[in-house]
Amino acid sequence: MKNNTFKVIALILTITTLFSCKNNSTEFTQEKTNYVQENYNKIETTITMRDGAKLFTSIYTPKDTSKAYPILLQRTPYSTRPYGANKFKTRIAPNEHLMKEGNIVVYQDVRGRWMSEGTYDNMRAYIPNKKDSTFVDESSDTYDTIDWLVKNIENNNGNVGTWGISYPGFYSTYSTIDAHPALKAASPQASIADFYFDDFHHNGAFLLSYFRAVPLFGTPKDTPTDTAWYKIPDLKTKDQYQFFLDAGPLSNLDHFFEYEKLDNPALKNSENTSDFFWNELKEHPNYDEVWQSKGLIQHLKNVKTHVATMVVGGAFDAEDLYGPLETYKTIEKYNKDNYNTLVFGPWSHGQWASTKTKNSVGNYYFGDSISIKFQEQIETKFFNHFLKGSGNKNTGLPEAYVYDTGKKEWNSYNVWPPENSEKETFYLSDNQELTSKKGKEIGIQFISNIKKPVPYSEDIKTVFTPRKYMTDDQRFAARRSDVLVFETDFLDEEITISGEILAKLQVATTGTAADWIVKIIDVHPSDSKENNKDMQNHLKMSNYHLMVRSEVMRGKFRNSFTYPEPFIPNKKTAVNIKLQDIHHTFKKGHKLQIQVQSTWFPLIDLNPQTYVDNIFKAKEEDFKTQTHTVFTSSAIEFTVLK
Ligand code: PG9
Repeated sequence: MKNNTFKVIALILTITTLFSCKNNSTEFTQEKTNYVQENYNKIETTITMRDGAKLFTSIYTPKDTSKAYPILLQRTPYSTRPYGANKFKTRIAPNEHLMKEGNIVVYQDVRGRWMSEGTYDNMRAYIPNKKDSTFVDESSDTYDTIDWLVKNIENNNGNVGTWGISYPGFYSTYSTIDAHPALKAASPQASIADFYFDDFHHNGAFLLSYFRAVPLFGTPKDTPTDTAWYKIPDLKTKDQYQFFLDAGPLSNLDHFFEYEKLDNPALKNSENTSDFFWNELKEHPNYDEVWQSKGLIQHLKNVKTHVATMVVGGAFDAEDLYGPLETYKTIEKYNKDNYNTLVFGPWSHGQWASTKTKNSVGNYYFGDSISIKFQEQIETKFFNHFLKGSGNKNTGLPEAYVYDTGKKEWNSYNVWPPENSEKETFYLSDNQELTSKKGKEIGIQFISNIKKPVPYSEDIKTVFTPRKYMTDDQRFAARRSDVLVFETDFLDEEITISGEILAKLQVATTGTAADWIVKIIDVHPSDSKENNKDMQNHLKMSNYHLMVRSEVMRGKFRNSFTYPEPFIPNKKTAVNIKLQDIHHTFKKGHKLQIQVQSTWFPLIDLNPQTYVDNIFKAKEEDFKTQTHTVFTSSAIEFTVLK
């Protein structure tokens, strides 16, 4: 080997050695610093509810006892770990500012989860008239918890705030119902409001893409435990599209949800080892009393005025869009004297809690420090005002702080949707155009082949729950014959769509059942330079078909989510689909595009396209390829900013 080569190798070895030594010395001399451990004490205890159930509660109190602090409470099904009085979270409170300012921060395992006693119930139904102390729900558990905290935690200033993202957001919303008088602020964030319209279902379609999440919520347990008692199914492939296509009818997947008692350390007494949530999903395909009773929105008509609310959501949240938007709108509608605000930013699920500088959702980049500024300038200000400050309505924060995901800028409104917005209707036309003029009606047909359903994403990836697809490029779909495309010309002036969207389809099918999916797409010009280095290699923003909103309607539920109906073959039928709010400017030179399709796999399960009472129990022979028709009398109603 040449002399020089030796020198190069020697140099590399030297550098490597130095580096590793340096590394070791860092490990050896500096313990990993944990701000929380250095500045907070931790107490672990159980709080006894009115029915005697003991809920495990982890309490962080500032070491500085020179002043009183409010209590920030998060109730969660996802554990309060790390367990052990001498093990500390590395980050507490809604954000680092609130952590470093000093607050009493409390985490609680909700009833029946992790180290808490009791029986868990997904989205436990609220009980309006509790006859005695045996009648409990998440409202009474929160009330009892807050009552104990303000009476027993030293140095608290008597004010309590709740917050949480997603399921913890559901519990924060719940805290506002029959709220304890000490509750002064609640921030439900990406809060689940109804499992029939959030997460596991969208308008009656089951989100098959949530399949792997089922055991998290349905594995039985009857004993407190500090270790996970559920197992996330391993599909043993990255190609979930093929896996679920090969699996066939949903009943072929039941075996994933029959558990071995021996594998479950938290199941000591009961003999029932099947997944109770999978059984609930299977036995209740319609929006029946079980789902209706669990919905939270119906109970938000009498929120006490001492509870200020700040609802937070992400425009590209794949999990909970219905929840935060309906929560904000319902509190706004029925509680006129309350302080209730909305923050709706360019985020995926919970992304506003990130401390990463760069803010992108999938391939689409919005800018830097958007989450960081929200935490500093909005979230911290909200809690401090109501828990440490005057608590009046003059927070200096906007009623609705909403990000325009097209212009990439924040806008503030004193009402949402904005006052200066009007409904505008666009019509589908036979030459695949989207126009403001209603043309002659014709039917455009496509074959909906259940052996080759439209993928919801080009990615070959098995997910825990879907996320990235919300801003994915939709060219792959636009080029399929079973996806109908309708688009404007290149816009000669920008149009801002703000608020919800209503797709009013006129359709027909040769079958007796069908799903209908509508996607709203911002087509970027071919000379777009908005590329960013996080984009997937095969993509550039040139002609990028950015999906800005999408929704499905399982056709049998078109007139009622509770009483489904078949289609009459070949009969033109109205199917209306509400798409959740957007705030997006379609810039000059872009196109506004609509895609209409009938499969979206495996985001949602396959519709047999012949009517069956319960798709979870459909048989192989029920699944049939059909020919669908979309009539150009269909229309899309937008809320347009004037
Ligand atoms: N809404 C989220 C979720 C619920 C159920 C299953 C999977 C995810 C969440 O709580 O994060």
